[in-house]
Amino acid sequence: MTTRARPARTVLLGTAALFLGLAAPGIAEDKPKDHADGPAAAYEPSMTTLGQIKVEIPGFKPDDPVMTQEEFQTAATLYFERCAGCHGVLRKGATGKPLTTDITRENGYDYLTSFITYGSPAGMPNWGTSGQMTEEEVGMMARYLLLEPPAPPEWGMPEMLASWKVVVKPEDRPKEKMNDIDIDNLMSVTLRDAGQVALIDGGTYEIRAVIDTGYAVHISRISASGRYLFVIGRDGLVNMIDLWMEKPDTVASIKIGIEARSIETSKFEGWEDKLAIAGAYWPPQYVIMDGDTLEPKKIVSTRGNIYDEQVYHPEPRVASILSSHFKPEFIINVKETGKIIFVDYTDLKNLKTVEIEAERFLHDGGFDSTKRYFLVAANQRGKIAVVDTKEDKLTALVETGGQTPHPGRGANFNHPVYGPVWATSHLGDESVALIGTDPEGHPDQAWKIVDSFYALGGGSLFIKTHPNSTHLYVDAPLNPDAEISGSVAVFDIPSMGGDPNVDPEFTTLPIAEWAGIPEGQPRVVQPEFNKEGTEVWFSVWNGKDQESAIVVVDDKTLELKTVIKDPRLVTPTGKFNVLNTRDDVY
Ligand code: DHE
Repeated sequence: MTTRARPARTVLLGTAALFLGLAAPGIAEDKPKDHADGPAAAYEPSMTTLGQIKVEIPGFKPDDPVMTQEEFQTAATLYFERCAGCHGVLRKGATGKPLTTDITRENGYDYLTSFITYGSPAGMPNWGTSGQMTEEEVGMMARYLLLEPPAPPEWGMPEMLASWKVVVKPEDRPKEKMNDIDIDNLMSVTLRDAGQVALIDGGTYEIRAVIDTGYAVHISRISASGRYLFVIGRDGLVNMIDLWMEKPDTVASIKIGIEARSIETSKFEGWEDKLAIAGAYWPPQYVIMDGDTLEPKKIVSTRGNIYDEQVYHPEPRVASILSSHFKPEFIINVKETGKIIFVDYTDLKNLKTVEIEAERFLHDGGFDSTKRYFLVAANQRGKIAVVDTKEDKLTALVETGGQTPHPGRGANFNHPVYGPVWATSHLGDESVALIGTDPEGHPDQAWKIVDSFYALGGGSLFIKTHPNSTHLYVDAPLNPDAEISGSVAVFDIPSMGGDPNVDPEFTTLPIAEWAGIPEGQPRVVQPEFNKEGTEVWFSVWNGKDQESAIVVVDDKTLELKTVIKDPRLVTPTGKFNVLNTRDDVY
C-alpha cells in the first residue's frame, strides 16, 4: 500500500476513448490506434447476439456479383460485433459516422478498404494494420457497406411470450425463507463470460449458488422486498431468482430483446415487488413485466426524435433504468435521443410519461443521498444531467470538466467544506469531479462542480463509498498500464478540502497483487460494500481461461481481509450487495 499525492496529469490516450468510438480530443499523436483485444475491448458495445441472427441481402439477386449470401452473413456478424456499437445497427451513425449507402457508394470500394485498413485520427480503429481483420475480411466489409444494411428482426409480444418461462409458479414457491443465508449481505457477482451469477455470502465468503443466466451477463438488481434478484444478459435474457428457496434459483425467465443492458423493479410504497422493467439496445424498447412471474405487460418503443435537432433516430438504445422513491415511476435513460423518460406505472393501459430533454449519449448514473435527484452521465458530451424525481423536471446540466464521465451509480458523501456531494470519475482522464447536491443547505454549490482532483489514472469505470465509510474508492480498470488497472485509489474524506489549491492525497491499494494471480493482466473493477459498510469487495477480472478472484478489504484499516478464489469464479465483474442495491445506497 502506498500513499501519494496527485501525479502529473495525463490524458488517457489509449484504449478506452477509442473503444467508445470517441474522436479523442487531446490525442497528441495524430494516428489511428489499434483496436486491441482483452477486457477493455469488451467495453465498446458489441452487438454479439445480433451477430448470430440470420439476415438476408436486401434486394439481392442470386447472380449479383457483389457478394454471396454466405459472405453477407459473415460480414453482417462481423459488423454487428465490431462496428454497430459506434455506427449503429442500421448504419445511421451513433458516436461513429453514418455508413448509409448514399455515403459509402459515393466514397467507393477503394476508399472504404483503405479506411477500414488504416483507420483515422478521428477515432476509427485501424482494423487492417492492427491485424484485427484480415485483408479478405476488410474487402468483404467494404463490399458489405456498399449494400443496403439488413434490418434485424423486431422482438415484440409474440417473441417475448414464446421465450417466457415460469419455472416455479408463485403458489409453489416457499411461504417463508427456507435457507440460513443473510440475504441482505448476499453479493450477486456477475460471471461475465460464463453467463452466470455467483451468489456469495457476505459474512462467510462462501459461494452459496452459481446460477446460469443470459449471455455475457451484465447487471443484477433486487426487488424492493429483497426477495427476488433480477439478472439481465446482453442477449436480453432476464432471470428472476428467488432468494428464499433452500438453494436460490431461477423461478421465471424471459427474453425481452436481442441486445439489452438494464433491468429494475418497482420500489415506490405500495408497489414493492409488483413490477419489473427491462431496457433493450435492440430493438430499441423497454418492457414492463409482472413482478412475480415476468409476464410481459407493456412494450414501449423508444424510437423517436433526437431532443435537440428534432431529427428521427431509428435505434435509440435504452441505457440505465432507475426506480423512483418519490413516485410510482420508472426513470428511463434513452441514449441517442438524449431523453430521460419518467414512466408512471400505476396505469399501464393509459400510460403517462414525462419526457425530459437532457443530453445525448445518456449512460449510467444514480441518486443523490436524499434519493430525490437523479444524476446521469451523458458521457460522450462530458456532462451530468440532473433531474428532480419529485417534480419530474430537469434541474441542471453540469459539465464535469473531465473526459467521458462514467460514475456507475456515483458516490454520495458529506464533504467537509462543500457539504453533501455526488462524485464521478472519468474514462478519458484521471479526474474525479464532485457536484454539490444540497440546494437547501448549500445553495451556492448546488449542481456545480465544487471540486475536481486526480486519482490513479484514466480508464476509470466506477467510484464508490458508503454512508458508514470515510473513504472514497476509485478504480481504473481500462487504464493501459497494468499497475494502474490492477490498483485502486482511496481518498480520506474528512481530510478533503483543506487548501483549495492542493489536491487531496490518496492511498493506492495494489489489489491485483494482493490477489496473487501469476498469469494474465487482471483488472480491478467495481468496488462494492458489504451491508454494514465495513468491507469493500473488488473484482480481479482476468481472461476467461485464467484465474480471477474477489479481494475483500477492511474499510477502516485498508488492509487485506481475504481473497476469494474458486474455479467457478470465471471473469467476475459487477458485484451487487442485496441491501445496497435494493435501497440505492452508494
Ligand atoms: Fe456496463 C452498468 C452499458 C460494458 C459492467 N452498463 C451499465 C449500465 C449500462 C451499461 C447502460 C447501466 C444499467 C442500469 O443502471 O440500469 N456496459 C454498457 C455498455 O454499453 C458497454 C459500454 C459495452 C457493452 O457492449 O456492453 C458496457 N459494463 C461493461 C463492461 O465491460 C463491464 C465493465 C464488465 C461487464 O460485466 O460487462 C460493465 N456495467 C457494468 C456494471 C454495471 C454496469 C458492473 C452496474 C454498476 C452499478 O454499480 O450498478
